[in-house]
Amino acid sequence: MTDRIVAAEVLITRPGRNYVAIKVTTADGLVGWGDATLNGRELAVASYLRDHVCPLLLGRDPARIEDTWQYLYRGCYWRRGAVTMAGIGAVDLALWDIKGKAAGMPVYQLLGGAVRDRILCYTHATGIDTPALLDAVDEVRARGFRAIRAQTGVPGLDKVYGVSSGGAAYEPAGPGLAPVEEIWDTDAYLRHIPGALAAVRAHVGPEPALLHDAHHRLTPNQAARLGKALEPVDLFWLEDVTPAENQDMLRLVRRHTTVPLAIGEVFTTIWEFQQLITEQLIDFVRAAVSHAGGITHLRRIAALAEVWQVRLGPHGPSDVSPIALAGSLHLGLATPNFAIQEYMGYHDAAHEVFWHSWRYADGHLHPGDAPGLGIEVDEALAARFEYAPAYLPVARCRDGTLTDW
Ligand code: KDG
Ligand code: MG
Repeated sequence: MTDRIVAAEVLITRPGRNYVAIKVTTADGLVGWGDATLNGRELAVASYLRDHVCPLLLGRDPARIEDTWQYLYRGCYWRRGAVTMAGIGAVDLALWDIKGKAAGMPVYQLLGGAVRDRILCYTHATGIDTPALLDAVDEVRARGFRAIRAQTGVPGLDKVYGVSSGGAAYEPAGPGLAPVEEIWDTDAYLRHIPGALAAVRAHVGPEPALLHDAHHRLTPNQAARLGKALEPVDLFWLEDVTPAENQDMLRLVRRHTTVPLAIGEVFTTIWEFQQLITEQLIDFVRAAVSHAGGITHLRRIAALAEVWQVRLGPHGPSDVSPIALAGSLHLGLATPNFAIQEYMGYHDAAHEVFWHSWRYADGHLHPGDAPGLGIEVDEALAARFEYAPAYLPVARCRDGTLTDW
């Protein structure tokens, strides 16, 4: 039994990139942290929490996590949407953190205990051309990764999203008051990518898991063609082949290829996954624990997915903060159909602001055994990193038409 919530505050910081977090404090001094970062829409979630949710938390019993979730979701007329669900997710993570601290246990113990010893994770390898990609693959394998997302530049395109131009990892959002615009050419991409990924497979041999992200840029027919072309590469998954809204048309993709499909990093509720799971249109759920309503809600999505032999591979770019990664790892350690965690890595300053008990070793992550989520935030340091607007790029076709994410 813990005392009532006496404070709920929003923290905005930029240790290498923008992050938003909620801090919930109880009368007996327990503090819970939740990630509220929504890339490029950070201040919208901050306002949602600060202006509309934090006042509702004061005086509530922090132990009643499910009731608080229902109150914020079903009690609010305006349901769903990324801003709402990221806000609810942040509160949910903070309350699980408090519950764990009150019990003196890591959250994964409260979820039923570990079903595995460690969590397989994948990271990104990118290169402007195939030789640079192979070098990047060698580099991440030398760091122990056994699962690698491979992205490459496309001949004729100056820039391709998700491919760093130098050696360092790319940052998904670029600074400035408006997104940069990039030129995209799907035909050039489709001509290039099967050969590039085949070269990666030939380079690493049969064992390492290879993944690739199409970032929602294909029509269903193009996706089916790409899936077929990539079958010899033996991908762990092909991600986000079609635009997020176009769920029915995944039936067409499924009819033509057995390439495993991962979808849903922009989906935030079980209802957006209902058809995808119950029609077996996907193999992996990509939702992030922070964006999809927290541990309470992602656990439900996992339970539905388990019935249909669909597994979880949650979103984990640098814009899903170390707090959310902690939540994902606690859930992952305790969830049988959790397959893999994306782990892009963080700027050094982010590791300093968000101390975490989770650790990476040998291609795997573990949430650690500190009570709660295993997160401490250095608020004084966080205050030194001021928010600055930054946005994901937008893409236009060669004729100037805006195209899909
Ligand atoms: O904010 C979203 C971006 O981080 C996006 O690049 C992430 O596609 C993504 C991935 O798979 O990590
Ligand atoms: Mg993705």
